[in-house]
Amino acid sequence: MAGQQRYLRYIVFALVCLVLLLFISSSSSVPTAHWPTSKPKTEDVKASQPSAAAQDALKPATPPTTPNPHSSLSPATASGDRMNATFVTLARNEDLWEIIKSIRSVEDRFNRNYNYDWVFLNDKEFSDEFKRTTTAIVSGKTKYGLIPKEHWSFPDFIDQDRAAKVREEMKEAQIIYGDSISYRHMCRYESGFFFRHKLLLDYEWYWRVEPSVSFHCDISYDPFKFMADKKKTYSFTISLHEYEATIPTLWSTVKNFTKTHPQYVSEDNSMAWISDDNGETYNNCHFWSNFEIGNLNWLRSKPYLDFFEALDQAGGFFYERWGDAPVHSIAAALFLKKDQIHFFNDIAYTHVPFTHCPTGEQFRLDHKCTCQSEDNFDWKGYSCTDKYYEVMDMERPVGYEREQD
Ligand SMILES: Nc1nc2c(ncn2[C@@H]2O[C@H](COP(=O)(O)OP(=O)(O)O)[C@@H](O)[C@H]2O)c(=O)[nH]1
Ligand SMILES: [Mg+2]
Repeated sequence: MAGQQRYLRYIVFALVCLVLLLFISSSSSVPTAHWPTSKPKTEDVKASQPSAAAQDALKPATPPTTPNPHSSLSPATASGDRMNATFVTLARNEDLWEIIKSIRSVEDRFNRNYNYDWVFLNDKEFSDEFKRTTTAIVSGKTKYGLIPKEHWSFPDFIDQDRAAKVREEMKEAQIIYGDSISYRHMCRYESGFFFRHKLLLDYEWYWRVEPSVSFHCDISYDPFKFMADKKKTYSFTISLHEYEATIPTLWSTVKNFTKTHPQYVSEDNSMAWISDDNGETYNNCHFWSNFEIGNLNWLRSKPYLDFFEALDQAGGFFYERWGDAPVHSIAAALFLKKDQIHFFNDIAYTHVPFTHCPTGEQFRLDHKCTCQSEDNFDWKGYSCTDKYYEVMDMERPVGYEREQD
């Protein structure tokens, strides 16, 4: 009996010890490793993580200087509502290393804090190299779309001989891209089709980015959200005069359209910006569409689609060399209200050979800009931005006169 009691005492003692041990280990102050919650973008990131103890062993004796708790490092993802928006790039596989530079610039100045998606479109299949290189550098999701043949070919009503003759003549006249078929398909596609690509149907807002462009100042707010909040539809950074020889009959075609569709012309439009004689002639002013932040639903609306259809039927994308810049610009100037168009003065931008660099040194210092005042094209004679200020009744920035020549 005494033996049995001792045996029971041993069991009770062992149980108490076990409970104590469990308690001590669960309240241990050894921290668990804390990893960023963002999703890994590539397989490589999935490599097994070192244990907390192993990490402690790697800690240097003196505390590192980064991260610096007193610096104003941006958070991994900026707060605030996210817009239903994407970057969009039309490119060829051979544009890879030039678009990579553009993306790096967009990411460094803006998107690394916002992680918006990026849609790439091409008339040929993107190569694996193009896909993996761009995916590695874009902070948001990347999507790759093949352009349907019918959006990148001659419509059957185009007279091929006439189109070929024009290309020959434009070549003789040394008109830039005058003899190019692909450039014409590109301009027609950007004018009337990109916003209808299946990959873009999911989005409301787009920001167009081309190869070889750069952004020179920090963009520390969300321009998509700005557009939505301020009820803007179309925006630009650079404006200039179009090369007349590429669009001889564009304006008469526009006038035919507005005569038959007067209901599409907005009351408070920007006609004064694109015509110096109240609509009689076009002064060739246009927004440079290699940069655009705009509303896709507007481009998909009946007025815009009817407009594009009328221009397309007139054949000027092939019988002349109409660019998507004057097409978008004329539509924006006539069918939108003045206050639906926005000049992004604070988005410093270069597409060779022109730069928009915000006037005013303090702005450039505050936004860590890498462009200089003398680069700014806004106030030069060939720009239409001065006229835009006039028509919109905006006050020109202090010091603009010094940048005029
Ligand atoms: N997929 C594809 N993209 C093109 C083609 N031609 C031009 N692009 C793209 O269309 C945009 C405008 O072309 P770009 O050469 O920059 O013309 P520029 O800015 O007017 O001199 C850029 O995003 C180009 O990558 C083409 O034949 N195929
Ligand atoms: Mg370009």
